[in-house]
Amino acid sequence: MTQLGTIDEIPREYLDDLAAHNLLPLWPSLRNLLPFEKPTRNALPAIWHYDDVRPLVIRAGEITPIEKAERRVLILANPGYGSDQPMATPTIYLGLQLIMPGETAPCHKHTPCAVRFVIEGSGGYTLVGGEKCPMEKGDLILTPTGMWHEHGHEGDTPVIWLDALDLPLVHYLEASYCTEGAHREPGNKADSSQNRYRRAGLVPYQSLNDVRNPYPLLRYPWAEVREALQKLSHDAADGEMIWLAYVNPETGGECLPSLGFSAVMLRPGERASPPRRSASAVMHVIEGKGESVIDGETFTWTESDTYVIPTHATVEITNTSDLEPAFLFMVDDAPLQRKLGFYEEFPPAPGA
Ligand code: 1HN
Repeated sequence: MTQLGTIDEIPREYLDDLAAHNLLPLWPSLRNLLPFEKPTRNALPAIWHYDDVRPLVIRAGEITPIEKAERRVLILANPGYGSDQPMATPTIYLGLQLIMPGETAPCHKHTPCAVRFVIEGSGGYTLVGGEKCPMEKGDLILTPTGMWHEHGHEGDTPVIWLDALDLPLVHYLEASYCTEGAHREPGNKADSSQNRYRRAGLVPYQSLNDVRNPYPLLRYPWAEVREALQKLSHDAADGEMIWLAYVNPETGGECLPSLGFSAVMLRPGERASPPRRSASAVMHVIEGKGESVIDGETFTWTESDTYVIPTHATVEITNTSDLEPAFLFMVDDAPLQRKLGFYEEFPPAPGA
């Protein structure tokens, strides 16, 4: 392996001449840009315990009226980026959003894609493209790029959800912007896509002729995902991970272009070693307790905690209850990496 020259070995006046012409020598930074075997990573494995952050989310509601916030959100900032960057991973933005009874968050649309994953409270809703999507704990609601959306709350306790957006990516592309819109009455379109695409394997007949709607299904109710995971667990072999992907019911492919969503069930006492993956991911605990060892560091988790798995990290995940299953929701950037052609899974090392 050749030892590349460093910046210190380059004559100062030559560097000044280069700078005057907006030029840079590649060789001092080549190994950082293209390291051997494993990428340079800034994202750190990190966890946010819901018990710690919930009071701070509630406090945001006390100090900031919704009108002053537009979206009342605390961002989960990965310390690997210096704690002041709105990113959990290179591609994934995460925030905890609070909406209080009777509040509304105004209508807008933007270039980044967003999803909501409901953590607590009843009676919240999101209008996406005029469709009213109810929000109950564990529901996944898509807000694809360019679709108008606004939030409201008809219940009587705080509603808190996890926002995940491909904002770091779109911001890096210098393509992130939003447009304000007027409130749109939902009309008779309450939960319409959920009614039309209620069951895997069945699609509205006319969809076979129509130009495909790229986002036919907007809400994935947790009650149905949970049941599907449990049914799968009865069928799965020992050692097989109980892991379901949320997909577009028309194409069978990922529901959004950049980010992927999936749900994992760990049987009581189960320990799983998923393959090391090139994608970055975040895990959100829906139910249960356990621990995850990420690149050798142990994180203990319980309901509603959220943690980061950096690209190429090794992961071992354990349900520490011998009685109850654990359920986790995953967001990753595998769809983007697949499109770019370099998504990889690495089988565990022999004997590991
Ligand atoms: C956004 O539109 C929402 O609509 C939440 O609830 C968080 C963070 C950055 C940019 C847009 C929302 C957001 C966001």
